[in-house]
Formats: sequence, C-alpha cells, structure tokens
Amino acid sequence: MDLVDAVLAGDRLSLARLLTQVENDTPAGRAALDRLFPHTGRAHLVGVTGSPGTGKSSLVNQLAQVYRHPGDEQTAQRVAILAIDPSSPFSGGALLGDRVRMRDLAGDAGVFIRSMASRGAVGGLARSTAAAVHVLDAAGFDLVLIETVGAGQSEVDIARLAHTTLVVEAPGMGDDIQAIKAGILEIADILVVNKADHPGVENTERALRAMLEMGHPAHKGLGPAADSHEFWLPPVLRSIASTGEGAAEIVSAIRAHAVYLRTSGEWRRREYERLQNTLETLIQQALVSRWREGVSEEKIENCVAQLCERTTTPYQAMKELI
Ligand SMILES: Nc1nc2c(ncn2[C@@H]2O[C@H](COP(=O)(O)OP(=O)(O)OP(=O)(O)O)[C@@H](O)[C@H]2O)c(=O)[nH]1
Ligand SMILES: [Mg+2]
Repeated sequence: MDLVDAVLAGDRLSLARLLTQVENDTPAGRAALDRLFPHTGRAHLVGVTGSPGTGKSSLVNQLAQVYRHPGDEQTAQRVAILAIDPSSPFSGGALLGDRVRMRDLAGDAGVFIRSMASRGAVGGLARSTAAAVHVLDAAGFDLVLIETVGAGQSEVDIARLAHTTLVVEAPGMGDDIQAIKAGILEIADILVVNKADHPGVENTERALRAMLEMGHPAHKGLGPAADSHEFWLPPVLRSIASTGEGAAEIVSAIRAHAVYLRTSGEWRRREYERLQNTLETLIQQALVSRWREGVSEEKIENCVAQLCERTTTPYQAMKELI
C-alpha cells in the first residue's frame, strides 16, 4: 500500500509522513495532493485566531473534547488540529506547552494534532496550510481546527481558508476598542471572550458588542442567531478554557454556523473563493519561479541600481525584466 492509500485507510503514521512531504512541497507531495483532492470537501474547517496567550490552544483542546464526547446520543466526530506557527514569544516554548494543554487528547485515535511553523514552509504559509488542510480533509476528519496567532495578514488568510472563524479575546486585552485590531471583527463568525474567570469580562464583552453594533446595526439582541437563514450575527460567547466551561455552547454555535452556511448558500460561495484563492496562489508562484529561471540575478541588481540613481523608472525596469 502506498502512502496515499494508507492515509485514505486512516493510518496515522502515513498521515504524518505525507504532511511533511506536502509541507516541503516535494514532487511526491504534489502528486499525493492530486490524488487526494477528489476526497476533499467534506470537512468543516474552523479557524481559531486571536492575540497571543488569549487561550486559543486551551480552547481548541476543550472544543475537541466536546466533539469527541458530545453526549445527547450525538455521534462523536473525528477532529484534526492544525496549530500554525505556535512559537509565540509571549508564552514561550509554546510547542511543548501546547502538547501539555492538549494532552487530554493523547491516545484518542479520533484526534490528530499537527504543528506547523511558518519558517521553513516552502512557498509560504498560505500554500502549506491550505495543502495540509486538504490532506486532513481527505483523511476523513469531520472537523479541522486551525489555530493561528492573530498577527495581521495571517488571520485574514486563515479566515479565507476556513468556513467558520472564531476570534478569541481575553479580559484586559480587548477592553480598549483601539486594541481590537481593525478588520478582526469582519472575519469573526463567532467571538469568544475567554478567561471569563478573570476580572473585566463585562468590559471586554461590552467593547466587542459595541463594535459589532457599529458593523451590524441589527445586532441588538446579541445571541446566537441560529434561527436566521438570511444573515449571521456573530454571537459573543464566554468561556473558561482551563476548565472547559462554555465549550459546549461554542460547539453549538459552530454547528449553527455550519447550518447557516449551508442553508444560505454561503458555504458554496466560501468554497468557491477558497479554491479560487488556492489556484491564484499556485499560478503566481509558478509564474514567478518560471520568470526567475530566465533572468540573471545580475540583471535584476542592475535594474535596482538604476532605479536608485533615477536613471530608470519602476515601470521601465519591470518591462525590461519580464
Ligand atoms: N485563568 C484562565 N487561564 C487560562 C484560560 N484559558 C487559558 N488559560 C491559560 O492561559 C495561558 C495561555 O493559554 P494558551 O491556550 O496557550 O493560549 P494561546 O492563545 O494558545 O497562546 P499562543 O498560542 O502562545 O498565542 C495558559 O497558561 C493557560 O493555562 C482561562 O479561561 N482562564
Ligand atoms: Mg497556542
């Protein structure tokens, strides 16, 4: 049995190996992606983003527990966790820390955890994350939780990749409206105020709701808007990820969001955008590397030198080079 067949059959070691190939963008990795692609499109992709140390990894751990032990006679779902660039300088040694926070999940065959560093990702983090997500989707995980530290562009990229995006805030970090990064509310489908055991939860909630009301004038009732098929009003939910409090409600909101996405046609629209984006990224990379092969480093340096001396213009230099 080759690697791809083994992954489709659910072999974890093969899955880990294949993810490494895909991350390194090897020819074998690309060929595997081609074969896996027809098996993708089933998983619910959920992005979890937010400032460093707000409790994303702890929350992801708790969410996974809920999916594994849902109660109410619902069937347990298979969960993959992709932690992107978990080397936050704030919590230090986060990779090891994440393993500790996620140790409750160790030994559960229905859970697969993978860390990915942005450094070393051939062709950029967006490409390797998208590729890893395809592999996990094809491997049959019902849910792929993608954790990423909110640091500007990366969270927007993840939102583009995910069907549902959770933005995690914590008291003391989001009280000041200025502190909530511009754009983050636009990507949030569900807002979580974690560390609800800390003082200042109400302030953080109030700040978030004030911002939501500005963005969504209809957002006055402020609860999960699962009953609406027309539009989705991002709910603001509390959690204590260190104990698991609030995790079940967040899972309910994630499920409600999936229902909304499907009934409104938004699921298809996001899928279209996501694949369009994947294709455009690949095309750009291919064109740039093809162009690089046909032009010498010296020629590029000459052009830049001429630009510095103002003997040519950026447009002229570009025409000269391509
Ligand atoms: N009191 C309290 N502590 C929490 C809660 N959630 C997480 N923590 C703690 O906060 C610290 C950071 O939690 P993480 O889950 O690593 O946070 P993170 O957002 O994944 O951190 P980075 O990935 O480094 O950005 C850990 O010491 C957790 O135990 C909570 O709800 N209440
Ligand atoms: Mg983390």
